[in-house]
Amino acid sequence: MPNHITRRESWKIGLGATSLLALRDWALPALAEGETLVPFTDLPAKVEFVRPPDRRTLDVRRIDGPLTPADQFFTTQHYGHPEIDPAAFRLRISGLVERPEAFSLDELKKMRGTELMFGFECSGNRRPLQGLSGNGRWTGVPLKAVLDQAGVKPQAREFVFFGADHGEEDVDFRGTINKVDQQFGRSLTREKALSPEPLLAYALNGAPLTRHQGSPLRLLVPGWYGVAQVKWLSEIHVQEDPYLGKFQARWYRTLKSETIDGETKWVETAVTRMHLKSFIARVTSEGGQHKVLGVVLNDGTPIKSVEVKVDDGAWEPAALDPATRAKYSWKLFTYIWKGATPGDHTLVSRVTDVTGKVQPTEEELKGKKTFLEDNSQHPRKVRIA
Ligand SMILES: Nc1nc2c(c(=O)[nH]1)N[C@H]1C(S)=C(S)[C@@H](COP(=O)(O)O)O[C@H]1N2
Ligand SMILES: [Mo]
Repeated sequence: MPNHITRRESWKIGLGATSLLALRDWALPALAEGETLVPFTDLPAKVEFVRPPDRRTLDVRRIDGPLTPADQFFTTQHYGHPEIDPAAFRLRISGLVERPEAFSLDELKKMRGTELMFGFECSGNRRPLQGLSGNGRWTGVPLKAVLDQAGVKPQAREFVFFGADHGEEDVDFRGTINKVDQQFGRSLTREKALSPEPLLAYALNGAPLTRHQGSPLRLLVPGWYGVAQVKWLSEIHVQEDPYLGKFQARWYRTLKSETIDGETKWVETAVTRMHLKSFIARVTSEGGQHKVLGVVLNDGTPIKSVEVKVDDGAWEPAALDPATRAKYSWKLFTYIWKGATPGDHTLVSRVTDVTGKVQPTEEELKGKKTFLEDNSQHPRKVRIA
């Protein structure tokens, strides 16, 4: 019932009576008794959390626990949601393997399974919504176990993961456009593909993957941005040469200037590991006291601290939620904001990891020309009544 979902999730934020009602409607289950939501004044007047037919953004103000429910998990993709019959499904392993194989879902489920707490964001996730992010408890079989069964040949260098989804693309070669039907594909190096962590997942939060989440099988590369998490996985092709498909070699690139020894250079990099990021998800008030809830995402490097700053005040420590301690889980943090005065305020968070890396300011990221991988500190504006 798409209309129902749209009405429930794409409510308006404003001062009208209807909007306030809608706001209270969803806010109640996530909030403790007596708590009310302090609206962000930096959000656009109208927010579309569901963009038919196939996009959904998490309303981060609704976060009420470590796991994102499957029906709220963001969803985005390039060629729509293919529908695959799990009974007829086969995962093909082709190319440089000793025994080309086709695994049914049952065969994969019979292999030794494992669970992974893993939160990720789309590399395009950014202010003001930050809603292309979520955290899940995933179940699946280690990619390495499946590849070992097929027997990877010594000359294999590049592992290409194809989704069942495809579409027509213009491939430009020196001004000549070729129209080709292309599958969604992403690749990993041999070292990464045969490392213990990547997972072939068939369940999210204990239930089979939904169609939005890549049913019946998806790749998960813990610590990496969303684009690596190939949904509707249908084939793993093992080859020697680099894979240069559109979503590998062209669309998921970052261009930035770097100054080394006073000399400015332009650098292009691939989108891989998530950059260190935090954002404030909501502010609530209860009996004159205010609470800030936020999210940390990164590549799994342990976190040293998260801090919150109000207006021109000092950075103050926030507390990390112990329920989100797992290496690749997103981390939730809370900060008790004492003595909030009526009027407009700006709140911002920043995270530091144990290697000393600090989340950059927007100013520090200004050499980045492309919009992906925006992990800048995100000042949020609120008005205290
Ligand atoms: N097969 C396939 N997998 C895909 C994509 C796609 O277009 N096709 N999009 C990727 C991108 S860009 C992101 S951000 C994530 C989103 O995953 P989600 O919809 O489960 O949140 O899926 C990734 N996996
Ligand atoms: Mo993405």
